[in-house]
Amino acid sequence: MRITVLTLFPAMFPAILNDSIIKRAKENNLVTFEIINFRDFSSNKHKMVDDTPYGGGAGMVLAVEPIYKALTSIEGYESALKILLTPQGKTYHQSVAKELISEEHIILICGHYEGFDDRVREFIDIEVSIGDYVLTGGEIAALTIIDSVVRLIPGALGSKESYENDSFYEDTLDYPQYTKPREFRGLKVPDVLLSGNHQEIAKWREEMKVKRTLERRPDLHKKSN
Ligand code: 6GU
Repeated sequence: MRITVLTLFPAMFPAILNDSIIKRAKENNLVTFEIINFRDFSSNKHKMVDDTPYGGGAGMVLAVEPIYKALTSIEGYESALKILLTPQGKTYHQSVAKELISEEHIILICGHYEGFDDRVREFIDIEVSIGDYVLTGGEIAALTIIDSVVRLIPGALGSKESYENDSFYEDTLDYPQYTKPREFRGLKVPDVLLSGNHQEIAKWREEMKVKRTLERRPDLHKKSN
């Protein structure tokens, strides 16, 4: 999979992309990244990428031209899935992450300031938001999408880290987990987990998944039944 990011803040990416599972996926050639600063595509001598809004009002609006130029400079951009990150987009879910792994190439376009010149919308395929709150820019949303997609690429996780038990994998939350010690400040690990009875353990985990989902996310429970 190939992931291209258009951003004005490329320095926000390396810490996340060069660590942990994403780093390993890169090293194993499961994913490649290109981070492009679309400021480099400004034809303005001051390298400006935004301007005051037509019609007046506060703040600055990202201009369409540098984004268009950056986008069309990407090799093979025509066939890539072009995703605009904006709080006005469709809310991101695990189901979208699962769909995105079948794409060969995705382009994530991060905005900033008061928003994009609306004509940017003519050159993209989908708009995505990661939830109903306001971020300063699309970078954290792009990293959220990258992280959630890369871990689903076959081979990205070691067998021990399989995602099939993850919360949301089947529209349920995960079961509770414990590790040593058996008792901490009077808090005990459930007996069944120490029983060695794998069938009983699997049954308990399945029950706990349902219980947790019902208690915490009844909306999810409805969706999966
Ligand atoms: Cl994708 N961008 C911004 N700026 N804010 C957001 C968002 C995206 N998703 C939720 N809030």
